[in-house]
Amino acid sequence: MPRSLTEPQIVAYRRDGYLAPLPVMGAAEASALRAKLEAIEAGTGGPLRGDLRHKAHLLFPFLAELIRHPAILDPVADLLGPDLLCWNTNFFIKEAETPSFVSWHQDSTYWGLSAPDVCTAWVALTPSNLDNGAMAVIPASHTMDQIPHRDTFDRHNLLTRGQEVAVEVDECAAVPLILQPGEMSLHHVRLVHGSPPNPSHDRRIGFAIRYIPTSIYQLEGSDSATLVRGEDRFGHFELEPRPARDMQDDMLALHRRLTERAAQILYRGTGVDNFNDPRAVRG
Ligand SMILES: O=C(O)CCC(=O)C(=O)O
Repeated sequence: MPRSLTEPQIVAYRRDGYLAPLPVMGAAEASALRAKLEAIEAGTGGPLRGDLRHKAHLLFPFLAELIRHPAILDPVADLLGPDLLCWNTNFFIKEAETPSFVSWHQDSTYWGLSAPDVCTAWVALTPSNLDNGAMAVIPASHTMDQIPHRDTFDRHNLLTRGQEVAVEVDECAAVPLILQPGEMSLHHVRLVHGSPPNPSHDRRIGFAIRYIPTSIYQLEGSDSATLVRGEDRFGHFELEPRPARDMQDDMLALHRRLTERAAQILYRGTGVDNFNDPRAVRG
């Protein structure tokens, strides 16, 4: 029995590869999270860059709480089962009036995970709409196998390697996922998706949380994840602790070690081995 999604929603996710919009929190709560992020950015000297955009749930308690939010975990558990790891998190921030974009891609391309049972919860901390570069998806494209991609390393492309699908995408079929602050979309790791730049006068902020069942493993080396629900009976990942305070020294050191190791998997074969390498810094 699903806990949170309806049977038709589960059928729709399996058929189309996404669901949106789904409520997580009210607009006031989302705005408070945005204010926390922006207070951190004020203290770190500007928009989060480099490795701070990845696995930030290890550095900031408000994000450690967000990845465990029942309004996210209940629907994800309906899709992936009761034992859940948060494998990664990524901020997708498009500053106002900037060329940053996301090319059409499948998330699965460089992640190295053993099975495509991966669901992303993309949580909007601002509106995400046709005026500011909302994410769009190609429905049912997740039913294809892995598609070939080419790396562009375009510095305005927010993806790690600026990767894009190396086949024609039928853009007429694209569906934009319009979200209000505090809403989320869910998408499958093989779903083709992307997003255009943000010409509006405000930032567009999304926090992407990547969930996997505990049975999945990393094919490309050692990796880490956070147990967010249930039990880990497999032990495939180094389990991550929860931060008590913003940017604790020990968590900063752990975050550096784990993101460097993750970068070596994501950038394998390119010569880049950390998110602070100039070729890896995006925006
Ligand atoms: O934020 C975007 O526009 C794209 C996000 C994305 O590609 C993802 O969450 O996998």
